[in-house]
Amino acid sequence: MQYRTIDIKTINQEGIGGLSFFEAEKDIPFPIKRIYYITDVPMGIKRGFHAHKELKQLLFCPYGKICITLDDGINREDIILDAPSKGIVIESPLWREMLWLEENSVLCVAASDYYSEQDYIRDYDEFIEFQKAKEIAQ
Ligand code: T46
Repeated sequence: MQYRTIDIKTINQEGIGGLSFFEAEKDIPFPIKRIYYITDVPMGIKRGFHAHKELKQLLFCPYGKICITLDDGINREDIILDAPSKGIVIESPLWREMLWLEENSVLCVAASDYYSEQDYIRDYDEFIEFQKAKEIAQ
């Protein structure tokens, strides 16, 4: 599966909380053009149901607990984001679904490019065809 989990550097200071940080092209392997975050999602709700053709992303959850399901068309894996120090780097097309496991959990994304709806594949069968075509071309 074409993703990797990373430890986001985190400094925990006794009694005054934690501070996490990452730097583009140092801690994550691409320049960042956009940051977005998803809030106020009720527990039990699933979002996503799409893949990106080109976009590279770092996903992280600074507060709460979210299950990220990644699917490359053959295998499916669940990754739990439940600490500010956990991140997932995605650099190739993967179908994703995100399940909110705790109320008020926040999902943040640092992305390699500006928003473009053309970069989304929002139909699973289309994603499978896209993956097959990619394999043939390689
Ligand atoms: C992703 C997962 C983890 C914009 O207009 N600009 C933006 O930068 C983004 C990210 C979204 N939008 C619009 C597109 C839709 O009309 O916001 C609406 C909701 O987006 P979507 O249904 O794609 O949201 P999610 O939670 O399913 O997916 C989002 C990101 O879109 C996606 O890149 O990887 O979070």
